[in-house]
Amino acid sequence: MSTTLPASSAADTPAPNDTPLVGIIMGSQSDLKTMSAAAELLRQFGVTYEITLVSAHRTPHRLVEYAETARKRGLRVIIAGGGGAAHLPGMVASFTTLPVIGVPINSVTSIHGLDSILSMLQMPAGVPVATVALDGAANAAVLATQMLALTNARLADVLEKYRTSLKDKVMRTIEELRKGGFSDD
Ligand code: AIR
Repeated sequence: MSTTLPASSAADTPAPNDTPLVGIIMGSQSDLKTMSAAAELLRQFGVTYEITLVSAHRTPHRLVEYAETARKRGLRVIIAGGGGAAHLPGMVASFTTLPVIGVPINSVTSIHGLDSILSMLQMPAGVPVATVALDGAANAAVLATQMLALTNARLADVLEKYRTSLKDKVMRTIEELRKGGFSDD
């Protein structure tokens, strides 16, 4: 599992028992603050991942190498984030049949994230990008884990517990509000 940026070459081979199942990539270091939410959640879930920079426009050959070697390196899902003219997820999806989850990022140069959303959402038939909400890196991690959980009972259990924790948090908040005089009758 690599969380140091910039990471080593996409062709590097990790230790067998630490083979990343999810590849998190993003167009720029300026995306890291947003995308680290995906890494953090995968870490909590116990899902192995790698994280690095790949820019569709600044490092196009690296994009091709990353996507073309992804499956044989052991990746099962790719989470790709980018802002502005965010072609990274779509182009990665063009070079691999692994599922690609796109995270549109509201970067400073973006038109409020709309350009990024549309770049990922409006893919042509046959080459989908599962696009999450603007800056929705956490949901990308959940969705990736749901895909892995189709064939992994431990992860299915982890996701059940995660859902329960979401519910419990809301219920605790309601209790605290009630103690403060909030009436929800
Ligand atoms: N970007 C980088 N290469 C291609 C694209 N679309 C995006 C990054 C980032 C935005 O451009 O994903 O969100 C601004 O990048 P920077 O490096 O100028 O901060």
